[in-house]
Amino acid sequence: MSSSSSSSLLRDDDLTQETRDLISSLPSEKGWLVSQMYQFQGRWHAQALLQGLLLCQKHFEAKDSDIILATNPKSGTTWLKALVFALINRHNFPVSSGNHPLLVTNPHLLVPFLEGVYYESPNFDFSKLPSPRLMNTHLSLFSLPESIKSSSCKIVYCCRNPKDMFVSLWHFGRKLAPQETADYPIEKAVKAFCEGKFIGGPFWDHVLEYWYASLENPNKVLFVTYEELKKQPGDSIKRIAEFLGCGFTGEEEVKEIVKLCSFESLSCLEVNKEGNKLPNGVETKAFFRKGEIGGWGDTLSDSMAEEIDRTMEEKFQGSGLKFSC
Ligand code: PAP
Repeated sequence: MSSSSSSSLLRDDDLTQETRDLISSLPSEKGWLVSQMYQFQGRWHAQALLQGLLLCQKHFEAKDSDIILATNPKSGTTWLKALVFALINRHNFPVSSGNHPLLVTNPHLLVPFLEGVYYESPNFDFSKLPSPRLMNTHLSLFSLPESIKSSSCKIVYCCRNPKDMFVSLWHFGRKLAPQETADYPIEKAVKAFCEGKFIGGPFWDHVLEYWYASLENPNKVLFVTYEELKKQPGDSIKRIAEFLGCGFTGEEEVKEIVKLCSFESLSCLEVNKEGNKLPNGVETKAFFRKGEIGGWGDTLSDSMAEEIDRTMEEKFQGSGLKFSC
């Protein structure tokens, strides 16, 4: 991968020999956003995050009290991080106090990204995080470290409708790696997305694994959607709180958390405006674009939208999951 990208997560300068050896044996494809992606445990990965995945599988030890936020990229990660951080810390950091950490810190800096941290800072000491430890991942359920699956830790999964997710990633990727993505037509990217040969894909496998796990083991995995968070934020946050064993007593507190974590509040903060970057080089502003349901209409043509709809209908048939927008 070229080293001109603005994010260290898209570069390949720090790969270990072990990762290089593994990569050389994996199926690979030319891809959008990363010049080469590799198929491992059923998903397509960029090299850096593949190394993060391997280290995470090898070294991460989950505790029963851990909370893992799992998402496909661009499915509500930043928002979920803010909401759950505010929720579980509401006694230490009262939302109404006026000096909440979210007012001065981007959510990605408050909640570590497991495989990203394992790539960027392999010596990061996860045992030093305050309890309950709150972390996020884009890993598939299958690829999670064994201890996450076998412990009693909780997983909150957030899914977003695939057209908005694709469009969000499309714009994010173009901002992140303008040179690499400049000559890649969107029609080709939609086709690759629908074939599952897309960075992080296949979309449907990721969603369905967590969906079925949430049905089979509702105490372990909670499945929420970006759309329900948007339409009924209060009810959704109460559901998450109940699942995590920290239910609410006051409606006012719920309203305050919803307001603090809303797109309108977070995107206006100084810390999320132009010029602020995460340690991996990504601008914090890049995580706040439109924050809408159905915003895909300004980027996808009718035929592209139909191609995605057709694919998803087929892949999700019989699952009980439907995307209405
Ligand atoms: P990540 O997986 O790379 O961390 P993620 O936060 O899931 O990214 O995706 C960003 C999307 O969430 C953006 O969507 P858009 O491109 O369609 O606009 C961003 O605007 C949206 N987003 C970020 N924060 C919020 C929020 N507080 N409320 C609603 N949407 C949000």
